Amino acid sequence: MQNAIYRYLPDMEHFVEQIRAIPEAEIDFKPAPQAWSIHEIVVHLFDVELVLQSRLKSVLAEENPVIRAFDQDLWAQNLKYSSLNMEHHLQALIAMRRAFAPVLEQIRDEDWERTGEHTEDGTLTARMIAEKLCVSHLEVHVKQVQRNRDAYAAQK
Ligand code: NI
Repeated sequence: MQNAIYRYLPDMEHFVEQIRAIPEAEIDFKPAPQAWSIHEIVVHLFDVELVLQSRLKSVLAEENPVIRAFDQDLWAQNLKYSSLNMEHHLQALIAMRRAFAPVLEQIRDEDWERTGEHTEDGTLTARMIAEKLCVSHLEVHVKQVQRNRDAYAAQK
């Protein structure tokens, strides 16, 4: 977990740099009607950052809290992700990670097995939430961004 915490802020800084280098025309391209654009992926990453930071804080601070599921597709659609300012979300992602990194660094060995009860997935540990927050969730969407870019290049 130490390596994941070490990567937490630099991985996002690197991702943000890569997104800023993508030509404007590709940002709102959807590879399929129901698929997310890069713009929507960025806002999703911001919302998941909010949700996972909040879940981890609850699990660290409270006794076995309830963790509410959220429907990511409803959020993307009903909160009109594609209408929100992507650059503001990129800046906020870095600020959120900078602010939260000290919380991760302070977690004591015995606190990694603290738990919360997810309304759909059952018991989650601090370790499971932190792994998703620091590593696996961003990795999934880095690959999705690349697939969008490949699809954009292929349809030209
Ligand atoms: Ni996701």
